[in-house]
Amino acid sequence: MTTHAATQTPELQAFSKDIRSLELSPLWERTVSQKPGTPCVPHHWRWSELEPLLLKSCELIGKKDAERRVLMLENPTLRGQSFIAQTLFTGLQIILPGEVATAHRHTPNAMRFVMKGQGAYTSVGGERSMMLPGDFIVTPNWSWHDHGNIGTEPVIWMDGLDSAFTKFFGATFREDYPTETQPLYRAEGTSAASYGAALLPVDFRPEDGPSPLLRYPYERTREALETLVRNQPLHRAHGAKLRYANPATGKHPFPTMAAFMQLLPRRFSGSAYRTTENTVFNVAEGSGRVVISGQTFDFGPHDIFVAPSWCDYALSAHEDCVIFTYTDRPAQEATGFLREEEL
Ligand code: 1HN
Repeated sequence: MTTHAATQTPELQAFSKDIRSLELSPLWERTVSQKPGTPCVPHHWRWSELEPLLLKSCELIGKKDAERRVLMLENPTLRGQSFIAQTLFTGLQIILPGEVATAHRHTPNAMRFVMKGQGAYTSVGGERSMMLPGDFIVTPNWSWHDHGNIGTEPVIWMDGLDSAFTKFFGATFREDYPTETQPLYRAEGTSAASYGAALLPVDFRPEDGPSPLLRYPYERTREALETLVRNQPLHRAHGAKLRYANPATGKHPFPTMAAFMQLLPRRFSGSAYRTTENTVFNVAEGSGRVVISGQTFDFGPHDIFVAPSWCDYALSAHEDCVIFTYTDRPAQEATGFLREEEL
């Protein structure tokens, strides 16, 4: 609300001053106007800079120094606050061959988007899944999870969490599992067989909540997008874009966060778009350009960039680009706050 300034009489000035000692403040003197957007700014992190730093962190931070070796991507306006935008956490995690990231659970929901390397697994709620580049992996809130690398090369993935929400609500809880790793009581692939084949267990009754499907393999996502690019018109702004769905409900994989994958064919030049969603982009394949609020970023594979709420952006592709994104869309849909616009 932009209120017109009240006439500042000496009595009114004294009144405004006096009430401060009672932790009260006059709305009629408030200067912040009510409009979309946040103080956060667009930003681009280059893989060419990120990867050497992640590898270097492995020399400096040993297995016992940290339970997770994670570099947090912070919005330049949120230094020291752990968030890439007001509602989202983004980290890059690296795990070396033979290492284990010990079992714990917490109220924030987490997703992993695998960027590089093979041989790592994550165990979630008693089931292990291998993590392959391009896979989207779900860690529902309060589920026990541990990771390990049983391969021969470092593995790097992006962690996306809704910890800004639990912080906002004062509802952040965490617990360590009593042992380093959790016991596995479901065979690998059980979640995929139960929920990942457009089939559901016969006695299953859908309930709202995080997705029971733990791993969305890149191979299938990529193939679906390829088929759509070949066979149907592209969206002016988004090219071919699909959202990851909770197969039990058709809704988003988390109550707070949505995730998407889009394919922009070579020479695609997208129109501008804006949304109140805060959006984190992770380039799975290809190179191109994005202009966010007038700032131009030339991106390549594994680069990450952020478009905070209501910043307009336009994507274009120099070569075939596959881009993963996640946003706070479900929270804004549930509250009725979401707005979006093609420009
Ligand atoms: C966490 O538990 C993981 O399990 C990664 O790998 C990043 C950032 C904040 C809080 C918990 C993980 C995290 C995290």
